[in-house]
Amino acid sequence: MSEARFEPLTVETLGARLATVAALTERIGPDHAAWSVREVGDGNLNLVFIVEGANGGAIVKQALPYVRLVGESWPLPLRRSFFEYHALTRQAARDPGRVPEIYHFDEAQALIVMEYLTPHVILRRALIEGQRLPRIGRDLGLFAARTLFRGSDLSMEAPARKKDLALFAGNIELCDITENLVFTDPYFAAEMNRHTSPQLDELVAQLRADRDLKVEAQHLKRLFTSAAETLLHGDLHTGSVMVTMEDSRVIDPEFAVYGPMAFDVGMLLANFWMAYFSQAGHETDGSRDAMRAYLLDVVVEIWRVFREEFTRLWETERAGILYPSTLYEDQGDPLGARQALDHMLADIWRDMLGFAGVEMHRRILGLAHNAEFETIEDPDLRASCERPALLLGRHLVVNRRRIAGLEEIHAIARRLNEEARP
Ligand code: SR1
Ligand code: MG
Repeated sequence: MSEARFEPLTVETLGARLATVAALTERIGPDHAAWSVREVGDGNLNLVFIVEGANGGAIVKQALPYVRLVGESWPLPLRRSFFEYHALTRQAARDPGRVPEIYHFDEAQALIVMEYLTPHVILRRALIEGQRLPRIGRDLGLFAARTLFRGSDLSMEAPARKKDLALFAGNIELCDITENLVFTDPYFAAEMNRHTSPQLDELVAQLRADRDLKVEAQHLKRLFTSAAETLLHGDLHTGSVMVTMEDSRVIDPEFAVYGPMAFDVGMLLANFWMAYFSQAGHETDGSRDAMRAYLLDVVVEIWRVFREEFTRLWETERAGILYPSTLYEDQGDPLGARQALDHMLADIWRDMLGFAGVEMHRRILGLAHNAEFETIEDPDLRASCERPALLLGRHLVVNRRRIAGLEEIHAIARRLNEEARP
């Protein structure tokens, strides 16, 4: 199949076209006519099929040569599937068991056959339903610390690190999407932007006229484009995590690129904060107070676990180019290494807040919105949930250098949330 010209799969053609792929026949059953195939992709870019048969199931994910959300008018290279494949292999090595297992990769057809995660659901959907997953804070904190530390100059040897930097530098178009959609488009009337209107018009105009905000957003963009510190997931939001009560898996790293340490964590926390502000829009089945408290607790846990694990790795695996132990521990100066770590964590904290702020803005003002807000049908109610998220986002971007801790942010979040209620 890989020699053939690229052709998108359909529910009807998948069985016959992949009938000779051993990774599938071995797992699903030899007779492709007996496979059941469903297309379940609800993301912005790709086709995703669940293929099941007598022996089991698998996921077939195929890139399309355009942005699915927009259509063929926005071409997008198939090679994003190559970057996703390579990112998944690295994440699997750096945090074993946290990403789906890959069974097969076909570069020409831009498709990855991987583990069918069941009965997992998308974390974002679970949070909208009000589910409180007990493991995500710990699992996601560990995933972030391990992948970010182990993909960086703190851990990798120079040749492998330089090679990966060059490899992922080829993910130009997806990087370009992030650069525009996250850091620039929300701050002017870009063509594909949309927001809840007219309810948010006044606030949107204020944000787009806010010089301090626009300057800081571009400082953050400069960091994103120039600080190639580690291999990022690149799109680590709650739609990129699949969960059960016992398991969490991170999926979809097609936006992987070398970038700043703080980017993934910032995106992740932003999505929990947006989930927090969206709760009022999902209170039809009773109060969501406990859910709100849970979401802020998850943020605290992710950040705590991230710091603890990053610190553990710093102390036990710091064998890369940076901050060599020859300068510190080997000289009887472990405090020197600790000082360097503290500086680095302080930098990550500050930048993480900024990235979280722009992520909150782009999901409310830009092209790609979040289901937790989008599923609130009443536009007045939706706007009353989005407004405090926009305000907190602005605070994080502009004041990130002066914010001491999560307690301070959560006090502001609670107050903004109260003020937004009619
Ligand atoms: C055009 S793609 C829009 C967004 O969808 C993806 O999930 C990324 O978040 C991207 O920014
Ligand atoms: Mg995705």
